[in-house]
Amino acid sequence: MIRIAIQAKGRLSEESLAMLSEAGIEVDDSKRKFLSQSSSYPMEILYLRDDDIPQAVALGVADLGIVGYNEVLERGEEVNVADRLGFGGCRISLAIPKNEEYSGLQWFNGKRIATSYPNILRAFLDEKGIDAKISVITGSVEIAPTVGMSDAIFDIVSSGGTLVSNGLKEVERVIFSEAVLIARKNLSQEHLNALEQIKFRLNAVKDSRGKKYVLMNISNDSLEEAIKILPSMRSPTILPLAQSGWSSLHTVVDAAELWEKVEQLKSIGAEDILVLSVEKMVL
Ligand code: PRT
Ligand code: ZN
Repeated sequence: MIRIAIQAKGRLSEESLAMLSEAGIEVDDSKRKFLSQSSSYPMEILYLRDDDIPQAVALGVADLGIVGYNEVLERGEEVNVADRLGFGGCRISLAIPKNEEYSGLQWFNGKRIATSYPNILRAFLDEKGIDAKISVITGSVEIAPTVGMSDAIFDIVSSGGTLVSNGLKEVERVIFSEAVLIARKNLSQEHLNALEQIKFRLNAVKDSRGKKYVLMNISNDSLEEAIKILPSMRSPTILPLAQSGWSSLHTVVDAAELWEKVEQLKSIGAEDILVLSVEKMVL
């Protein structure tokens, strides 16, 4: 039995459970307790605050964890980052009042910066030779300049909307983060094997996200052109149709490019274009 710690409630909790479930590790949400067991895989799930996950893994209270890379960096606990999971993307940035003129990092010399990430910020300022004061605030960091608690902030940004609505502007992007799978050091051989299996499954889930499976009928005269339009991950699959001179072409495309590709394919005469979701992709 291997134990994983995930965020109990917050931005990463739903997606963590969804990824595990797509990887065949089902957790019955109605029976959810502080510690619950998967009904389909030998795994226990421990629900914690994200701040506590790196420490729980470092101490061996859990063997694995799913947490923002920002927390791993900030906590500085001895854990291994086993994989990036492709969700919870954000950055930690320095932001200042929007009317301030910004000339570069020197602006921060002698200033006070509010943050919940003092360790990451201290390391960055030291590396850049900037002498600024740090105020640690655990919630609503973005209001600190308005209420006179600081001159600037160092905080998580994703869309940037929160900064704008608080009259701030992002001036330095310091760290990029996403949810990561962490593992404790010195896992037993049995747990290392489980980790490999879990990584393999999570990667298949991650790779299938944002992908579409596209099938179409196309005249053999246009095949070469169609292959040029389609991404070159592998050559597409081409099957002959009963109607001579025509083929069925199958391929996987990024969802972001789907419409552009479909329009191009239509313009060279592709017909009966069918788009399907990809359930899993094992590369
Ligand atoms: O209760 P617990 O301690 O477990 O949760 P928490 O409140 O500390 O964390 P939570 O649930 O807010 O975030 C968990 C993790 O999600 C973070 O550690 C990041 O790794 C990741 N993440 C991704 C984010 C965001 N995106 C994000 N946008 N965490 C916080 N935010 C905040 C941001 O600070 C801003 O105030 O959301 C607000 C909106 O952002 P904009 O830029 O889209 O406006
Ligand atoms: Zn937290």
